[in-house]
Amino acid sequence: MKRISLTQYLVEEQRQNNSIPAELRLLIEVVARACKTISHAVGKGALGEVLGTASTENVQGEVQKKLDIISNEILLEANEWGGHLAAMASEEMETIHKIPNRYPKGEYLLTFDPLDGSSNIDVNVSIGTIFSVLKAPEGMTEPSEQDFLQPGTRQVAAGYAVYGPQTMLVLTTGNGVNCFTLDREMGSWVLTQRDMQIPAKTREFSINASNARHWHPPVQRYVNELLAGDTGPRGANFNMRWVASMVADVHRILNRGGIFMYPADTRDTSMPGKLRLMYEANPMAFIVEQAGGVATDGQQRILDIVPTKLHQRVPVFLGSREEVEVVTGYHKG
Ligand code: P6P
Repeated sequence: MKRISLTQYLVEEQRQNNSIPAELRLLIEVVARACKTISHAVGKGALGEVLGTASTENVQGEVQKKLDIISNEILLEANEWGGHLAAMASEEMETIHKIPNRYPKGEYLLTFDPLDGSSNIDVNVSIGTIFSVLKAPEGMTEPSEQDFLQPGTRQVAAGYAVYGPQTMLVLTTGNGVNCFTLDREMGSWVLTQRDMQIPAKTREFSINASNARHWHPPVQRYVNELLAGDTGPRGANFNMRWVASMVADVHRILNRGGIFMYPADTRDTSMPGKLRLMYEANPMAFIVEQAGGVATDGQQRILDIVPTKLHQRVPVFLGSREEVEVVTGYHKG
């Protein structure tokens, strides 16, 4: 494949599909540059005095890692001055972050999980940044949380960076999914995989099996059938992977198929699963669907969910079409 940069890809995509107006191209390039900076900070580890926890908790009640806060700051500072955004929302901030009055405002809204998989930071396991782009409602003057509460079908772009053996950026603007690898010597994102497709069939599943006793019956039934292997109802053996970094698990599924599950369970009916809709489930669902996969909350398409709260959580079943349809069918049955 001819190696082209992220910038050349975005310009050519705009020329061919008219799907990336200049402001959106600027937004994507600014976020991509911020992910380069985050990759650099993450890569320093102990040498950069960035490991360990800060003395604060985020809105989720989770103890923040220093790198959670650093990554959040990097994304805020990178996106404030460009004039392409009206406001931002982050897993690490309770309320939305408006663009300061000293800068011009644009027509896009950006949500992100600045560093997903934080429990893996201090043990050198892949982590990532997840982001989602919406258009601000027509006629909006002063952005509010309500302006963000749009279904995932309204996303105009979504992506993630995965900080692993390679640093990679996976992006969709609604015309398929493309992957860029960070060339650290040149400091540029280089297109390395075009039009990624998730195989419809898989023999690999991802779930935190330590929660098995808390799962609702449809998930119990589905996973037990996979565990029964070739002597069970599925007549095949399955493999399991659980990185506990959604970005890493989704990236594997994009490359070789699989089903990722974070279901609701009986522990806390007020908490429908662990993952957040606006900056984890929605961007990943957009990417997965654009790669020919399926993403549901067990009952409906994740992208059709109308949000009611900025940090609301949803159950997530996503990946290879055949398997997501089986487990979703059990919920409906
Ligand atoms: P558990 C990371 O904290 C995260 O939000 C996702 O990236 C990951 O898939 C999940 O939570 C892991 O959750 O309960 O297995 O630690």
